[in-house]
Amino acid sequence: RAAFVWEDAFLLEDQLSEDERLIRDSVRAYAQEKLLPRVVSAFAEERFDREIMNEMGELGFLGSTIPAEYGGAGVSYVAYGLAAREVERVDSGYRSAMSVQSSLVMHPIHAYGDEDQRRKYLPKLATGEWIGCFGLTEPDHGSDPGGMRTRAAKVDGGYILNGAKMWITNSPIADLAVVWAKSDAHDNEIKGFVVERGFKGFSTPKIENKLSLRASITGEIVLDNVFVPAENLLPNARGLGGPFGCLNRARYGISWGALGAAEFCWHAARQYTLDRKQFGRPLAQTQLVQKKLADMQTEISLGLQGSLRVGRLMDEGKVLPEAISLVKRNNCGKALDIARQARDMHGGNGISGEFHVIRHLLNLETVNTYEGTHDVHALILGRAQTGLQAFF
Ligand code: TGC
Ligand code: FAD
Repeated sequence: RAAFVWEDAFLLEDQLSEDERLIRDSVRAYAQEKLLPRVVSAFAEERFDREIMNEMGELGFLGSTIPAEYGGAGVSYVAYGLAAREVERVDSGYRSAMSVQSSLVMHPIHAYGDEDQRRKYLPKLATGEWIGCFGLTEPDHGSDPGGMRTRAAKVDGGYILNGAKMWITNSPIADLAVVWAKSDAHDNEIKGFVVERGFKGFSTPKIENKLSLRASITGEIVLDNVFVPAENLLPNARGLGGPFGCLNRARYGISWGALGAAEFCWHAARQYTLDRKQFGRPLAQTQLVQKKLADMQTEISLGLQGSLRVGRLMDEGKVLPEAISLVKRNNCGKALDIARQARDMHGGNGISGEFHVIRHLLNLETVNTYEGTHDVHALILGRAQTGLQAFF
């Protein structure tokens, strides 16, 4: 019989097209050669290297699903997911930078913007010359963004924005922000605005001392009577469906990314327990360790099949948000459990940055929380199958 491929139990490799494999391989090579050597010091020093955005842009990883006429690479959602998996195999913070720019900044400008906005912003975002951020969460409204207090008041020639956003990836270094605010000129409906760095009253203080996702920069957005010209309103976004349309794509990418981090932890735990001997034999030759490795292999193999299926549905235009909630929730939760087990299996070495597993574990705490917490996605799925709203 054919040999069992322990790291690819369901032969996912055979389910990918030649193009998808090529893209995956090029992202893997970049991530391993350029990102991995930086990450230990970046995490220790709480540092995001700005040039990573230019490097990713040069290789076509930013806004990769956007058509080439706007600077994107026009690749499939499956290819986008595979890229997220490879980048997050190194660090969730680097995948964060890629997903925010792609799904949360370029996607809304492409999907909800007019032609002038697309031509003005997308090519520079695709190369990484400009960095964007996405402001939805507020200090008092995280899981319930519908309660947001940021407001846009109509004035001659544009809008005046007031409010504050919290926990915003890349905001301190962003050249522009896609900001979501309730607009009095649109019956209080949530609308999206492109706020540029130079607009008076716009500031982005950095959030210091995160103990998770330290290789990613996070900040606030403060909007103090910021005048935003009318041409910076995204005309085709309406209500919460606007930001959620972006979140669907980012959550899908995270479902792959989290498993990339989990795969790193699984492979590291396998190798470590093969190499490390206690009581005269490899740790991997004990029943408890083999059960843990089997659990990791099972969850990762099943999770990857789920993400691949959701990606194919996205590419066919048939996906529904609940299916995305399912894979985001499952894969993040499972990845977090796997990282924790892997940390334990490394013994004392497991807490050292040099072995990477504790960094993944700490990062995955954020990944399990942002873009809808594990429990909020349970409520989305619970509502979808019972018809009963349990948020409040
Ligand atoms: P609800 O009544 O459910 O919906 C309101 C309107 O929104 C529409 N909608 C969606 N549309 C498209 N896709 C989705 N996934 C959608 N979910 C909802 C819905 O159809 C409705 O439209 P309409 O036209 O009928 O008004 O709204 P709710 O207020 O009850 O919402 C509850 C809940 C829990 C579903 C939602 O608020 C939620 O998902 N909360 C989690 C918040 C969240 O995910 N925040 C993410 C912030 S961004 C971020 O974390 C980036 S991290 C980036 C990184 O570094 O990688
Ligand atoms: P809360 O909503 O206060 O939730 C706290 C706890 O209560 C959670 O366990 C939650 O599951 C639970 N809970 C909430 N509601 C219910 C309920 N109805 N029933 C039962 N339990 C409930 N946001 C952006 O807009 N843009 C970004 O770029 C961005 N980047 C981020 C980067 C980082 C590093 C972090 C940590 C967050 C980022 N976020 C961003 C914010 C993120 O999306 C929110 O943190 C997340 O949505 C949760 O909101 P919250 O922190 O206010 O928690």
